[in-house]
Amino acid sequence: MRRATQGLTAAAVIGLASLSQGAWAHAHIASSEPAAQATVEAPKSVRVTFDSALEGALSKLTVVDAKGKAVTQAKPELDAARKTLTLAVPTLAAGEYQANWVAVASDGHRTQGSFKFTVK
Ligand SMILES: [Cu+2]
Repeated sequence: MRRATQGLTAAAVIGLASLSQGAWAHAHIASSEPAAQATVEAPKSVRVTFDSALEGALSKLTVVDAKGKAVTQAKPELDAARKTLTLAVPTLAAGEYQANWVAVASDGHRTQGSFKFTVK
């Protein structure tokens, strides 16, 4: 009986430890290409790198023009390290664009954000 209780306690401690580790696994944006607020030549893709691994099927990256219209219906690709989302885009005309991202970390926590860039 005592042994079983100890086993349960150990399991609870391990459970708590992995939960609190998970709480640190929120994905935050580390960098992007183009960078936020940058003015660039028309890029071939828009790329966002996060500080922790993502769930590819749930994470999103879209790019809209100044009128809010999506520039592509394509889905972003997640790299092997699961930290960078890359969205291939058609040749973008000069103007202002906004990238919107939703990052679902490996612990299921969701973060989101957006940034603007200008194509010259
Ligand atoms: Cu989290």
